[in-house]
Amino acid sequence: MLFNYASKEIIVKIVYYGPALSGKTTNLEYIHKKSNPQTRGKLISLATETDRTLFFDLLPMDLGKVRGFYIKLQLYTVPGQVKYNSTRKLVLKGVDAIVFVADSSKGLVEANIESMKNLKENLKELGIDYTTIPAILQFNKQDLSDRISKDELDSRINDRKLPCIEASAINGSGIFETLKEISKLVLDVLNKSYEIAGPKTTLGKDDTAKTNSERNIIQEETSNSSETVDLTGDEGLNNKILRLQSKIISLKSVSHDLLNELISLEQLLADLKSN
Ligand SMILES: Nc1nc2c(ncn2[C@@H]2O[C@H](COP(=O)(O)OP(=O)(O)OP(=O)(O)O)[C@@H](O)[C@H]2O)c(=O)[nH]1
Ligand SMILES: [Mg+2]
Repeated sequence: MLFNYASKEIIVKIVYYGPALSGKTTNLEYIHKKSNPQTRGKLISLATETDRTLFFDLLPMDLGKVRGFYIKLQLYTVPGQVKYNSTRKLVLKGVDAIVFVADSSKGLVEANIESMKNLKENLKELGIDYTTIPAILQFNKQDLSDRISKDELDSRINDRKLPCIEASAINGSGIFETLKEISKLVLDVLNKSYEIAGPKTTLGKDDTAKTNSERNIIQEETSNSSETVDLTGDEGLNNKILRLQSKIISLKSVSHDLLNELISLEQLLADLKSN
């Protein structure tokens, strides 16, 4: 997680992982389509001509304020195709939480197992502990009549007793439930690790399906927002960390703009070619 003390932001990276065509991009598209424009950023997708994720998708979301800190989520997807492993590893760098989107289509048990194995290997290479990182499983494509049962999928890929959510990304069922659940796990970690717990976010509440969060993923602002997070107790070092973090965040925003520029240029090129 990136803490920016100057702007009082905490940036949380959530990666949607899973086998090719399991519905990771469709998750982000649905969230983008249905969330409040004031709390969501632009959905950036770098895809092949056949709409397969080439590099990643990125959707920034504002989660609201917890004791004076704005929590900003960056939702990423990885490209599921086996050949793009180095890209998957790159996208996983600095991950704070994982949504594993499993494909419930009949006959794809092995593909799900393989992808979970690949996730564990990549995390290990990055020095991230799979057994403790906040994570959930989403069993997508529940709309299919011919599908793997939840129990079978669970027994084959869930060795951590992670929460499992049944979903259908094409019609949106379970998509905000998934986002709420993973956000709740992230907030729990923040609360425990950095003691910035404030009044509970609406995302964490077990409310009915189409709550505020579905239209407007933002929590109530809390009063009393003067607390700061002191990670080391050393003022000089803290200032240094603060400066570095601000720099990282501004560089991230530059790379975000560059990506937007790249996408517009690609669009322009495609338009010119088709004329
Ligand atoms: N029936 C059904 N189809 C779905 C569902 N979610 C996604 N799809 C379809 O599955 C295909 C792949 O979806 P994507 O979201 O592009 O899959 P992905 O996981 O991002 O794929 P990669 O980027 O290649 O890793 C598309 O044709 C989607 O419309 C679902 O819940 N049910
Ligand atoms: Mg994709």
